[in-house]
Amino acid sequence: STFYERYHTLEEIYDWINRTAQDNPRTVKAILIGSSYEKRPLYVLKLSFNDRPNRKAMWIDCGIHAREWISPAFCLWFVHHIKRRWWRKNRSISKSGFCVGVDLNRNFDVDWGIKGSSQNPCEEINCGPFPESEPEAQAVANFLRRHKDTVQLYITIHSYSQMFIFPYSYTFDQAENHNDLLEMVQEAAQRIKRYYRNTYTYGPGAATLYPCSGGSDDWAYKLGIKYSFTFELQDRGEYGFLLPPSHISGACNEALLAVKTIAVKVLEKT
Ligand code: 0X9
Ligand code: ZN
Repeated sequence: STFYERYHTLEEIYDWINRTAQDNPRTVKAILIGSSYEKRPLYVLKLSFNDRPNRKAMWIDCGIHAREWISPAFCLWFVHHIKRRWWRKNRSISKSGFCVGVDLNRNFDVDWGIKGSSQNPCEEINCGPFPESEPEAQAVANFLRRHKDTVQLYITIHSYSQMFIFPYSYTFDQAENHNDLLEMVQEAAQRIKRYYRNTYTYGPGAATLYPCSGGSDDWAYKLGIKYSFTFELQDRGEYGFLLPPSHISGACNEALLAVKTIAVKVLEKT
């Protein structure tokens, strides 16, 4: 049986609360709201998945009646389940078997495992046991290696924050064609502003977003694909990862305009 299919002691539940909060710093917070009659801490686990202000909340408590063991078991189950819906990584099972998933955008062979990534399989930004350890990253890397002489432009699509990122993310050094790359994303952002009245920011990854190694954009760049970009599509946090279907066409039309703008510019350069 898994951890969630068993009953746990209070000590185990405290450990689980701490670990869950530590491993998910952006989405899970443990808030101490008081203590029991016998002076044991009472925690709220606050789950939130975007930074929209004034968002609505739901409260669940478990274990008000001590002998009803299934009740706290449900709270653990619920948190586990809700986290899975917000999954980021792939599904590979770590050696210890305890935690699942490697962040594929930390698994590429470029300064692997150094910055903005973690060797801990329980973390969201786990880089895996070695570069290209994951079949998904390996498949992409193999294909691009085979076709690196024909592929001139690499674009990887993510969300959210409305950003155009280019190398490098693994170092603050400037890419050799920094000015070309900057000009391309600047033009894309300007046109989106003009046509769709929407704002995209842009720049080299380390300085614009965060330093981070093992990403596919830097890897593709170093493979020789000199025009390499990460697009972070809509929105800027209002809905976050849960972009409503009514926003799909807007988000895609903007991205399309950016792809066209950049592709035309790459053709001019090559
Ligand atoms: O951290 C990431 O992998 C990307 N942001 S996201 O919020 N979609 O997870 C940014 C990737 C930028 N490029 C590199 N870090 N190499
Ligand atoms: Zn992403």
